[in-house]
Amino acid sequence: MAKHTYKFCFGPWNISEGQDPYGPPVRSPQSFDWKLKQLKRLGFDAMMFHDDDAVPEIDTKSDAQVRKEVRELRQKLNDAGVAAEMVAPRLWFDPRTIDGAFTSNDPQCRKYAIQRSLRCIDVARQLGTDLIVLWLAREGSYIRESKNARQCMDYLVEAVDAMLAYDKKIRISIEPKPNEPMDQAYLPTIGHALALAQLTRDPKRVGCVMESAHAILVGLDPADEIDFAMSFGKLWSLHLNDQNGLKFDQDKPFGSANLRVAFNQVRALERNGYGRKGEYVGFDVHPFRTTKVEHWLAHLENSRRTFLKLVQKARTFNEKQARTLIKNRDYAALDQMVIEHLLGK
Ligand code: XUL
Ligand code: MN
Repeated sequence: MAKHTYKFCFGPWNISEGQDPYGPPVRSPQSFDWKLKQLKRLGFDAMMFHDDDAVPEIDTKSDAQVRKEVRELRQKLNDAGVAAEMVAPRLWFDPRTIDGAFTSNDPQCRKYAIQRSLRCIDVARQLGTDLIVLWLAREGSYIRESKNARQCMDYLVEAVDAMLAYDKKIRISIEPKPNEPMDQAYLPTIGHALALAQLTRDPKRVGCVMESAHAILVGLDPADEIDFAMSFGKLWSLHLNDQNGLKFDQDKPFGSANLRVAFNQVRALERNGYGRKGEYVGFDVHPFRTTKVEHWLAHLENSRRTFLKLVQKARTFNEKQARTLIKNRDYAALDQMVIEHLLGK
């Protein structure tokens, strides 16, 4: 089969200002137009959006106003030759999502979360994408007894069903993450996301996004998560990055913490033909807080560069030799072969 080329995307939030829970921003925010220009200049193909990246302060605006702003944004994207990859409802900022969005104990708050998600669908459709990403930031607990997890599964299904019924064309990609901001999230892994999909009214329209850091945070190998999702035909988007063990969500450049884990993710994508149905490779990476303004885009440029180099590594890996070693159960030699392949000449 002919080798295919990959298409890349990132979101406006990936050109971030360096704030963390212990300190304020260290770089002044840039305009959306500047970010779009940089995305294009770096050779990326699409942009990812939260609903309020597309329409700032969306909750305060009328439907007509939202439509007008999205129309203008679509024009900008068209002019730049950049696609909108997905739109995700930001369900973790508003006071009504303090105790969870879809799984809040307050019915009025749950209603808000669903309404906001339906509006997000309108934004996505108008931007020309059928892909909705759900990162379920606050669906979980700090205090387990504060919520009924069994009941919360029903709430999640109810919310996804409402979205699927609202628009017969959209696909929903759930982005699992085990913790942060919650102590325990309800959908921590790809397996949980795909299992929940089966409970919805149209399971074939509910898939997932795999984020490397999130998989590492739950103690799994992201390459296995890719293979698992792709054996269901349900990996519809990707947030590649890196993570040094069980710490805060680091969103490091792809390959920064563990090159071999990155290599295995690329190998998994290659063997499954990721991208052949138009899926994009997204980098959900952030600049280090220490980053100077003049180096502000390096994490994006470097992640793409590392990815492409690893594609070459995957394509030049001596599969025949590997098969022989596997046949002989000489895994020590296989281990060393991988190391030397990655080290190069
Ligand atoms: C959070 C995260 C989000 C989602 C989009 O950890 O990864 O940026 O990717 O809502
Ligand atoms: Mn992400």
